[in-house]
Amino acid sequence: MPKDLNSLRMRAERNGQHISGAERLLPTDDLAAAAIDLLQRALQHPRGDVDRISLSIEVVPSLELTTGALPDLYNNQVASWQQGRELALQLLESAGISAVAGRKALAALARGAAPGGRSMRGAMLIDADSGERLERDQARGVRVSRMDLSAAAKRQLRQLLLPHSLDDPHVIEALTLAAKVSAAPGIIAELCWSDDPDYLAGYVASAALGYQRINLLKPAGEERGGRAFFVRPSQVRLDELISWLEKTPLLFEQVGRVHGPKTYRGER
Ligand code: WAQ
Ligand code: MG
Repeated sequence: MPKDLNSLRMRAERNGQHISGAERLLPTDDLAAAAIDLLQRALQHPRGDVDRISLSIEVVPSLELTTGALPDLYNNQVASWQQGRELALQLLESAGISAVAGRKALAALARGAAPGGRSMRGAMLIDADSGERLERDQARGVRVSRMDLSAAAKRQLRQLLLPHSLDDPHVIEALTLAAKVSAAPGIIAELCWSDDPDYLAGYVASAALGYQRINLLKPAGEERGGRAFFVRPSQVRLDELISWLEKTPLLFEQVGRVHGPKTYRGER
């Protein structure tokens, strides 16, 4: 009988604005160390000091747990963030997202998708054809939770990433999140770049394309980042999808391959 796991979540803010968040799914024996790790992250965040930190822990019964495999990672290299966004748009189109919807998502992330031009706490939901935003709360968005790598899978992944100079918590966590999002019933693709001012990479992901990492998607110093999940509202019940993303526990026990680097030269 497998043991129960725990959903550990961290959220940190300053003046009511979201600064940092994280989610883990792990055995009770590893909980204390992981909680301290997330607390330190909140206290030393590159987006500055915070005045409120929440840590929450909930047991996830092993009976509810499903397991899965991470997607392959493709390491795309561009020379500028403008080229990076051009490549992101092409990848989204090849995943079946209309050019209009892809452009609207890029523009929303670039201007700050939350009210006041800030970063959201979670992700936008975007109609893959019209580009219309569908999430109920444009500050919170949809926050994916209850996913992680098994300890063995994390060790294997770090070994695979190391020779590509990609052994970094941003990569590991984004790959894990994207794996859950790509597996979600009704999600067609995802677009993401970081909100950390010193972390300029992002990705486009889908079940068919895998995790298409792009080394530059924004200029240095930029704090506006975020995520867009593309859906076709006629083909999915949004409340069910959101609850699946937030609640279904998913542990990745198998890793994918790491491909590249591949240089994209673009049109400018
Ligand atoms: N669910 C939904 N949206 C989230 C979540 C979540 N659990 N966590 C973060 N976001 C949204 C939120 O709007 C953040 O502002 C934004 O994503 C960026 O979050 O291969 O570091 O944690 O080198 O800053 C991608 C590239 C890095 C990694 C992404 O995201 C690589 C990153 P961050
Ligand atoms: Mg961040």
